[in-house]
Amino acid sequence: MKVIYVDRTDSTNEEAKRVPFFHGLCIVAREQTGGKGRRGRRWLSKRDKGLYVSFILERPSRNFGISSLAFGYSTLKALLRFGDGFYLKWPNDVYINGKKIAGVLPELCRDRLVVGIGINLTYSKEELSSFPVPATSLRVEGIEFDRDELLSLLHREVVKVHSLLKEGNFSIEEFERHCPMIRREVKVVEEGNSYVGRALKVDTDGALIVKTEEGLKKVFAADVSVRER
Ligand code: BT5
Repeated sequence: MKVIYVDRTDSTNEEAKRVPFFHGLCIVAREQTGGKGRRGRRWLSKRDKGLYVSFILERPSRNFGISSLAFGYSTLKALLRFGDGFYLKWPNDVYINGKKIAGVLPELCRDRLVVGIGINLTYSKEELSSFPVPATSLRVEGIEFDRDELLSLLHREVVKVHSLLKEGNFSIEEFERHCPMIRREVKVVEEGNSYVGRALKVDTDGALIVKTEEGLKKVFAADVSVRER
């Protein structure tokens, strides 16, 4: 495993777009000043409080649509080696106990696929209380970990899933198995539009299929949450 460690950067995804291509290379930062989420959102990245890593991978000729799901799944698999209770939230989050602990941001750039992964490691409850969404860290969940071991497990899972994607063999059913929102009542918030329905399944192109009063909807980019009764 080849790793470039940087002290501080705007975003490890941006760093990964700037360096020469090398399949499997990962960039790790202690701190990000402009950590990115999806659609222009931010990823809070305080110094040494999280793992901020981006993997440089061969650009797949197909299946980019399911890469958020697929690499969310890799992140889940790596975390499950340290403890139980982690699950996936469509399309790209890892949760535990109803709180977000990790997020994934895949981006295509020229010759490469950059997969950025952020995992909250040592934030305290107080620090997390100011986050815009219910969030947690491995420390708060009482899960012991070793940073280097986590990185190397993550690397292994990311490279494995990348090969599956390339061959068209990533199993959507495996994703669904770890995604408890499937078959539950959900609220979907799309740009300027929100509705409720039942999440039926994830389609082969990565879209979430939701059954609403007006019929089936295919959800590509939205925030979806389970409706608690
Ligand atoms: C994500 O976006 O969850 C993708 C996060 C990817 C971060 C990694 S870190 C290494 C690499 N370099 C980068 O610049 N990015 C990647 P999204 O689903 O859009 O979620 C973003 C939302 O999560 C924000 O709008 C907040 O509500 C919330 N959030 C921000 N920081 C958080 C954190 N540290 N923990 C939990 N939730 C957070």
